[in-house]
Amino acid sequence: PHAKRATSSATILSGADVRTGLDSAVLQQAVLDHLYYSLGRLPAVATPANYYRALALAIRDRLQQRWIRTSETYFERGRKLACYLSAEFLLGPHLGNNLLNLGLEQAAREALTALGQDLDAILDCEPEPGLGNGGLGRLAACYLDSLATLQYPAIGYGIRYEFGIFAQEIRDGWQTERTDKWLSGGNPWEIAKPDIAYEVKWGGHTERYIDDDGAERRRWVPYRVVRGIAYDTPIQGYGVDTCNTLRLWSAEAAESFDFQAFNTGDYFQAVDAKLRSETITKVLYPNDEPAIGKRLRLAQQYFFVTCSLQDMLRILDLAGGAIEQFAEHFAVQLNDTHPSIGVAELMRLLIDERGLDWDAAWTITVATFGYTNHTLLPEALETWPLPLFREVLPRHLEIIYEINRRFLDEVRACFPDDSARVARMSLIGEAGEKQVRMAHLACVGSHAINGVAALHSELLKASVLSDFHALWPERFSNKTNGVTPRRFLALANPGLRALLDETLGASWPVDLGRLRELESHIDDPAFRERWRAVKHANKQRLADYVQAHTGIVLDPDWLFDIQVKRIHEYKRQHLNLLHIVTLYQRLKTYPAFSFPPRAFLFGGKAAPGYFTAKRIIKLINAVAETINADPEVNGRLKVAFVPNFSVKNAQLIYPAADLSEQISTAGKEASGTGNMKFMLNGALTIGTLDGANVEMRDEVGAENFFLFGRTADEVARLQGEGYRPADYLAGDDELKAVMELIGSGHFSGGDSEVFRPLVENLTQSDPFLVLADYAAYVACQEGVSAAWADQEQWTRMSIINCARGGKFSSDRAIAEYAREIWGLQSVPIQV
Ligand code: Z16
Repeated sequence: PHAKRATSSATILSGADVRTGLDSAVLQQAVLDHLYYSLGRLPAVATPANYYRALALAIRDRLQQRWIRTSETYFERGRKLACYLSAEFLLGPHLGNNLLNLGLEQAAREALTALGQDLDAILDCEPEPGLGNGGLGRLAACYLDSLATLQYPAIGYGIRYEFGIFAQEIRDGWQTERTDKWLSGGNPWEIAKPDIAYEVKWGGHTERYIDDDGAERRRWVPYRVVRGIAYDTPIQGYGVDTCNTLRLWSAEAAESFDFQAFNTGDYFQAVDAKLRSETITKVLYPNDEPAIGKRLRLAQQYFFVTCSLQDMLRILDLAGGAIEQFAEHFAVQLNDTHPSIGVAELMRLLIDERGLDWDAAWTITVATFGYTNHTLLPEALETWPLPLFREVLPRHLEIIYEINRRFLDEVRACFPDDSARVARMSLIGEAGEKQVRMAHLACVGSHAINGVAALHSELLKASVLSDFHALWPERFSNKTNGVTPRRFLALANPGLRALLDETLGASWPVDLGRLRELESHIDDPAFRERWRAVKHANKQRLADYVQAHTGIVLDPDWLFDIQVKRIHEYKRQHLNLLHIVTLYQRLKTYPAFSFPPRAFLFGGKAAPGYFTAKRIIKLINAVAETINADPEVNGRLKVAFVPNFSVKNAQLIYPAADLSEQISTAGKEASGTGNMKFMLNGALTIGTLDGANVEMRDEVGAENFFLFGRTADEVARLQGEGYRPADYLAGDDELKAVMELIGSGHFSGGDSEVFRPLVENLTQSDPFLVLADYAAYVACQEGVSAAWADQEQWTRMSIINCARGGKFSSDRAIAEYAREIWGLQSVPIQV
């Protein structure tokens, strides 16, 4: 499927271009050319980082003709374009992925070897663009990969944060945050397009006026104006010539100086205005689930949404399309409520700037937008205090009031005499301080609303969006998440890739259902032996990384039990810890107690202001330090916290797992996507019936999945009845002893204060039912140990987990969005 490679030296000699040639000799020349002309370096003094940049530029050159041809083709054909609006794109490093997708890994390796460099060391020099918090941002990046690979006309729109997600360091067991200066060495992947720029208005007031036709209209008189500049990054599909665009907006002052202030001598005020404009795209907010209502965050959301919608209008105008046809040209997907101000903004653009009447504008708006919900946690549903909203976006508030007026009339017509329903559904929340409810705005303004796993979509209809479901059942659907098998299998796990290529042929990365054919090999002992050898090598690779970054030495013969994801109470890293402390306590009490040795690995960032999550990290590290240093346990238990979990080290972690921990309180994790990455790399899952775990278990069969814990229904019932964690403590001596050990200071050098808040949280309120699921979890883990003891059987289960993971390719998910929500046709690109 890969682009043809120029192999004959005749091609090289005839000048296969230093910008386009795909042969290793030309690539080598191209790297030297960029070292010299772009970096001003001679090979003798070039560092690995210099080589990284030179190779990245050489590869970008090779994307260029595909990239330009792709835009040109979309423009000529005038086909519908999917616009994925997301405040986050957690891309991960580009170079390795672009080499993979272009089929250039081997050529690049040879070229660098000829230059005395090692490709892996060069790849490691790339700082990752961490423009996202976790699952939602990474999902957006996987979807871009699939859109390009499936040759769909699509563009990603987002924010070019100068500082992405913070870098996590562990000091004395605590998380500390360092700003992520991912742009400091320059970004070879982006191209600034200063001519693609839009005005963004802020604040001020609105006023009535009479237009040329004598009609009464309203206009927005802003207090301030800034500019959004486009920065484009190529998104190359795998094995195709499609190269789509990720367009990220960066804020600049509307004028680089306020000349008037400058002339009157107020230099500092002039510079200050410039700095304030640029603040908008400075930093990613590092919170995942709970949304916090900060003015700058609303500014970020509006900023990137208006730039993106203005860009669509410009593209439509260039193509000579009629404004009435907007929804036939663009399908706009809202990745959570973060871009949902787009509903009001498209209305403003169509009415105030393009002169459409309300009804025409509303028909277009609803036909254009789709809304994906990613959470059921009520505290994570975004709302904005009304006064703040009015101050920043006065015209949008007027439009939202009018949308609401018409919408609530519709509700009253469908449900007469139901004022409670009207209050529940209103776009304006009236309880306490008045609020604009962004999820309601997204629902009203979208023709399609979806959840991200089957269970989540059902719970959405039954709980947070039940009133909307009652009104418009036809708008609701499920789109179970998926992950890209290119980055998370082919790139992350080269050992397994080689085995899959040999066993299945080369097409599996774009036809992941073919993994099923692995099942015909599970009874072949030689195949199982090779499967184990791949896993073992991956575990050694991770052990080396962990040792280099923590000093902790892990044995690749042990069971690697891994939980990596954002730290959050609902994800229950502390339940995992209670199991570890249980094993430790058993070992201390009965030194002959025996189980297969296990290495427990954790990784993940806590929101900087999330007290409990930060204390969970401290507890993991405290338990790790105590257990790893205890001679009485040695040889049976190790615990490690891998600092700064990121896309980059995730690619080392997923392939090395034997057991994947997916243990959220049922009903709380919308989908999860790490669960799928582990599965595809042959890990077995211990998990609850939550998010996409349910569908993973359906695929692999109950006998290949370690299930435990209360179901979402049981959780709701227990909490409805008034859950009392003390009951579980009283009925379980082992649990009681575990909690006491943590509270006693045993893991904190005698300090009995530091973990008191965690212990009290669990024993007094336990909002996520850790204690209620503890006994079932520990019992289930005993089943894991028993299964691990039979390595041949474990290997069979590992193969089956990979073989039945095909459903979780993001290609499947994107094909569903394209067909069922966007009405999108693929457009092959010919270079
Ligand atoms: C996020 O990553 C998610 C939800 C949310 O409200 C905000 C953020 Cl930043 C996650 C979900 O927690 C996870 O279950 C899901 O797999 C992921 O979004 C992608 O849908």
